[in-house]
Amino acid sequence: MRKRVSLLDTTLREGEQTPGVSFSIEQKLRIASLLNEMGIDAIEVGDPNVSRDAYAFVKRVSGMGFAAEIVAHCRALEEDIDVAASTGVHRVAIFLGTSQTHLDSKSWLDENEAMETAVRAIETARSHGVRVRFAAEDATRTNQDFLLRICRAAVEAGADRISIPDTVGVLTPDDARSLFRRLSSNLETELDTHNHNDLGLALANTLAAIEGGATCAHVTINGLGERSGIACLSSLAVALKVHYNIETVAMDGLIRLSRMVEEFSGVKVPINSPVVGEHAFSHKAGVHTAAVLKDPCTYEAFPPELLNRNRSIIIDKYTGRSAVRARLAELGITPDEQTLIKIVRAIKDNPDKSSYTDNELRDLAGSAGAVQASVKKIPSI
Ligand code: HCA
Ligand code: CU
Repeated sequence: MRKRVSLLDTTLREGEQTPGVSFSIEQKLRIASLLNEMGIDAIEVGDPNVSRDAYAFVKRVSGMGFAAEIVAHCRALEEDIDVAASTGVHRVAIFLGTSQTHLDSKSWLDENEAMETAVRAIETARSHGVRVRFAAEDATRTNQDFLLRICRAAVEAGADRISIPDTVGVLTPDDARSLFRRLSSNLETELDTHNHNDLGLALANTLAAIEGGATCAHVTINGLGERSGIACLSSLAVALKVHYNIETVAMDGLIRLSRMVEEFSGVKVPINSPVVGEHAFSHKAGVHTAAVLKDPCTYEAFPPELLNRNRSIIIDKYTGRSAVRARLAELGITPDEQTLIKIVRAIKDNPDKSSYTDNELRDLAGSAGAVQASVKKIPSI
């Protein structure tokens, strides 16, 4: 497994293709700035041909002197490429459907015509002096011999990066690994993996593609994108660190970034989302909480400190004595064993209550007879 993998964030292009999502220019600038600060390798900032505000943003962000490579996305059309290249981006990413379905139903080209179209488009972009990525849209449903041929032609025409998108999310991890093995041993180029999550396999396929030789992975914040989205930045960054010890972006910015995009996009992060979900480090059952209080490794895949987060102990009818003792100790309350049993019984006798605030726990401790002197109640507002 390679030790260096670059990440391209496409929240501002693929992510904005999420139904119902449209970012303002100011919001896009804040997202791009934070990504850049966190050390992301590349930011795909949109297709400037889509609208006037898309053009204005691409132009503005290109002039900001970011360390991250700024990438514009566009179709394999000369006029679109001219516009994209005129914005000052470092790279233009040109996409063209290569599967039989896309050739038959979208572009009405045969394989040779598609090769010619790709080559001409890449040469046009190169003539503007920008770097070029060629994306063989629907690559994973493309005849593999044709895929290799069109990718070779793209590299010869001047693309130094080829993207192999799993446009409708149909790969399995095994397929992803062997496809990238074959491509990386036959092509002298950087290889991008871009995995849609239609079957919930985007993250697994991305890791397998990297194992097979992909050198760059595409992600979005909170996994936004068309339909079920693509691989999620925070999950991939953490999985690469935990499983392969590969460093990508600064982890301590991931939560801020996720919350920012949650707010700007209006798409809520589910509470049980990996890494950034509210409950990613919450423990509930008595058996779990008692063990975690002694040794967090018992029920955690990685420590919350990696992300500057805290673990939390949920108090409800599942709770055991050690969890309640620990939560009360945090509040400065240290009941004797009999009182503690009374408090736990009161909690279990109220099975419909799903969590307790600090003040509710103080009240409960007080009425069970815990030492009032140490029960400091914070006035509720
Ligand atoms: C799309 C195109 C794309 C392109 C990916 C890439 C895909 O369907 O809108 O440029 O690498 O998934 O094929 O997002
Ligand atoms: Cu996509």
